Amino acid sequence: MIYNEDFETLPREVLETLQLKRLKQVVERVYHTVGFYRRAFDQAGVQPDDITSLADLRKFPFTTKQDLRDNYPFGMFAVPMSSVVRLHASSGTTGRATVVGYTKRDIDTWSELMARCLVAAGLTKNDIIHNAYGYGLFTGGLGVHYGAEKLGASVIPISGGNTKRQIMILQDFGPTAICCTPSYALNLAEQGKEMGVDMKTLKLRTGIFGAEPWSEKMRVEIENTMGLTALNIYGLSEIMGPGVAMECTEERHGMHIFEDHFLVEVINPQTGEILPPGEEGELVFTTITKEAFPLIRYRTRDISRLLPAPCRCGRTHARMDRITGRSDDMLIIRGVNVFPSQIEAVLVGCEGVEPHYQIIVDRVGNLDTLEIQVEVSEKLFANADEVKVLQNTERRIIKDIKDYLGISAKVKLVEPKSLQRFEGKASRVQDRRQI
Ligand code: DLL
Repeated sequence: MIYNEDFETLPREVLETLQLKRLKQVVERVYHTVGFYRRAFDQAGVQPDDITSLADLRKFPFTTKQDLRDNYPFGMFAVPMSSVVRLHASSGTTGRATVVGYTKRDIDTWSELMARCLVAAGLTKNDIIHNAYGYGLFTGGLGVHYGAEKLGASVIPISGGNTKRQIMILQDFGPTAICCTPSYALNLAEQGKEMGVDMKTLKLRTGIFGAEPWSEKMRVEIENTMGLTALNIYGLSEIMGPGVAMECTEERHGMHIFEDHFLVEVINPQTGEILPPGEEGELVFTTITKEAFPLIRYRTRDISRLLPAPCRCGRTHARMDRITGRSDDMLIIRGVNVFPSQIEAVLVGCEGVEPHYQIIVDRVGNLDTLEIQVEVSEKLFANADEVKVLQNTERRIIKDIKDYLGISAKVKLVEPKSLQRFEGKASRVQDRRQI
């Protein structure tokens, strides 16, 4: 099933004509409304008029997360605040968060694209959707919510957490579809088992999972334990939120990118060179319809490849493969995006510890765990007879990590000079998760 047959099955030539028209408009607009783009284009010696074909986009400079941080919070907005009806932000309050804005029309577009995703997953207005993505600044909750309402389905805005209650609602309200991170799906299944609930007897038949990396192995595990069809959804706050790309039930191989709204390129993350379809590299998106927060050639740092072959489902939009990694050090821990530098910022602000630390991420059962080992200062160590002093330091770090990053960590204080030292690039993160 296809939600917007007219746009999702456009012949490629017609799609490209539409893309070019929209690209010209957006480049022209950002040049005149966003100081950052005017400077960046001038510096690169390009003008909006230089776009005469889609291939001309490559002459334009990339936009990076650092650019967004430099223009925090609203410096990249292309409309006055009076036209912005919604703000979201990606996690991380130390190191500046990325703030994104939407006009009324942006929200309508996003809702439509999310409705397309739900329909690609086989849902209709007769479905009841258990939406366990977090509501709030995170785009997952409200993004799916508006899409579900646009489709006319019934949405349960359960948000994240309170897992026992979620199991009760799954039993009592009988939702037919669930949206959450893949690790939370496994977590729910485990909790269900503990409560004596066989997830396979629930009415759920479809799961729409994303916001963090997962694998085919996890897909099989989720499908077997929950008795549903699991589909992959991709998105990022900067480009819109969930619903940038979505798998279809027909193929379940690769996610269709809504190319009437986003242009996609794959580049070599080291050189910036554009790679041919099929080759793995970093995804770069240009938004061609967004009003409040348009982005030109945004480097996502997500590694994937394009699968340009036509799809059985009839959609003509190119597909992207699963995300296989990142070209930076961002971690996604229990659905929260975390940069090691944010953890470092907390540690540096904490008296009694040294900036020598190790971050160990693991997955125990279905839950991501975060352990931070950090050296205490010689001075604190000398006073270490005072167990209380150490305990207080530990507690303070745990609290600060929770307050600033929103995640729970285990903190282990270790003796001065006991952690490995590095001669070249420090390697402070051990990601032991096997997903
Ligand atoms: O995670 C938006 C979203 C919500 C997508 C719900 C899907 C479902 P951010 O918090 O800005 O936005 O995080 C974006 O998450 O750059 C990827 O690294 C990662 N990511 C998102 N979807 C997938 C996926 C939302 N299906 C970052 N597979 C992105 C792997 C994913 N990684």
